[in-house]
Amino acid sequence: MAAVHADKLALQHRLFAELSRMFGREVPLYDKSLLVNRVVNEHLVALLGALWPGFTVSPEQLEQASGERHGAIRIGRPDEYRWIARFFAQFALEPHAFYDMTNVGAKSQPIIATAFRSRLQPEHRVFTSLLMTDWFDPATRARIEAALAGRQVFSAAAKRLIEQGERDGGLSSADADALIREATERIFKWTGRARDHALYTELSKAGFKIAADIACFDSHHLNHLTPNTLWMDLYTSAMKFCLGELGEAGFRLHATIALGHFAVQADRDYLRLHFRHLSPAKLAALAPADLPEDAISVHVDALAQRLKQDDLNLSRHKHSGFKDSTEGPPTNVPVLLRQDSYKALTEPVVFVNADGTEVAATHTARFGEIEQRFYATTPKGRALYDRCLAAADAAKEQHPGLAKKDFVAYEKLAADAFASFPRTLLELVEQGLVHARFAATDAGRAAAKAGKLPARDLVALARAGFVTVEGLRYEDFLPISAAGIFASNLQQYGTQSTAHARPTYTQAKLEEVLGRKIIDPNETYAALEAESRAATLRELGLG
Ligand code: OOG
Ligand code: NI
Repeated sequence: MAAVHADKLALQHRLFAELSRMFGREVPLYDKSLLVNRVVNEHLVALLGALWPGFTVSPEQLEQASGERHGAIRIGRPDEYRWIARFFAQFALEPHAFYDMTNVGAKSQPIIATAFRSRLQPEHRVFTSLLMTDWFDPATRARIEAALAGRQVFSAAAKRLIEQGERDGGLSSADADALIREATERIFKWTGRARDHALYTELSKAGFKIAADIACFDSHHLNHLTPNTLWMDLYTSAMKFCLGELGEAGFRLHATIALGHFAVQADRDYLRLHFRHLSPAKLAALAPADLPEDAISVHVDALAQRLKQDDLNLSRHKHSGFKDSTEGPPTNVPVLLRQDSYKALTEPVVFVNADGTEVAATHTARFGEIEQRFYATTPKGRALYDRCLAAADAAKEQHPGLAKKDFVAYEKLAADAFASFPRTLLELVEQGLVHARFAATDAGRAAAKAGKLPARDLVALARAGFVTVEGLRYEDFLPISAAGIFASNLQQYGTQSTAHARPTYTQAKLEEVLGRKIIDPNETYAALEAESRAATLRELGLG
């Protein structure tokens, strides 16, 4: 009899739900941030109901729309990295894109990485870093490698389960549960214990905090587990308010601005992007309405009241504040992804030295990220993004501290740098800046049959209602954003190589570690677009 294997995608959801539970137990502030996100999202959904009469989502649908997670782990040894890849494969997570973090200017880190995710419509990801020990001088390298050599992150039982899954093409539900338990109780668990306090201190002092975070611990502890929000700027102002960084007047100002942008930008394409479980037909049937004049202030009032309640008084939790500014494009440029976070917490750690003595100390690495995902750029769109981002960064550098002093002026700086970026999906597609999926509408098919199509161009046909255009969502990461996140959380900018010759790293090198090819996500986006273009043109008799 053929063995019954659990569905790998269902297992993936189970894995991330369990990781989220684990992380919530480990980091109470993470659980609270999920609650803030839920409160914020409920208000946004209510506002969408006013903007788009008939738009509703059930609590379960909202949970699904904001239930995605991306984790981040940092690994020390190549053989551990290979095991992690084999572990993730049991949950239909494959390596996507190569990130060389040694090569991102002043914020570089001795890290190369890939992200494990499913190829199509992914919901969960893990950004997985590998520490490059040859970045360091021979003595430091030897100490890091010696510290890493003895650890066993994967138990014999976990390895057996992975091998069994590979051999049989899947795992039974019970075996998968056992493997998930290995994940939450060992592989990704934070134990509050570490090794070799002297090495930890030396590495940290020498500016190699990232190495200390990896080499002195016994597991691939989750560094963060990031949910997604329906509107970044509202979430960040809510969190800053709850953490005590923004007063009520400040919160009201930020929230009013954020909701003002939201009311303009939450068009049908926004709905399509953020509520993938809603059918295109249902979304197409919605007609927009004017917001009642006081709608925004009513929501800001209600939000302020809710966030002031005792259970969301996060200033009681020990924390290190919120990042000053959001990584990624400004709020009105719907490409790639926007990310922000509360900064890494200083957590107690007991170091056990080789001679058995213990040192009570602290470690600052785990933080609370949030993200919002937008359209995947084409190479041309990405080049434009990179240029605009560089201009925005240069402008911000000339006005240090502006985000805190004058938020409106700060927002304007970034917006100005991105002035040449189109704002709407159709314009973005028309200019070849983002990837999209096309489909003929009933009207399009009828017009084609009658020989009455007014154009051959798919965007022109979309404007006339003969074709639908769905922007493809960006499912990957941004090295410069990631570098900003590493830097702000390690409270440390990049580390210079101390090796005799500064090494360079290639995708092929990480593929060798993985024992397989890394998928190029740009090829997937481009292929999805090309197929839908060809199919739509064929269907309309134009191909
Ligand atoms: C990973 C940083 C990258 C992101 O969202 O860009 C990342 C790390 O801090 O280990 O997670
Ligand atoms: Ni992240």
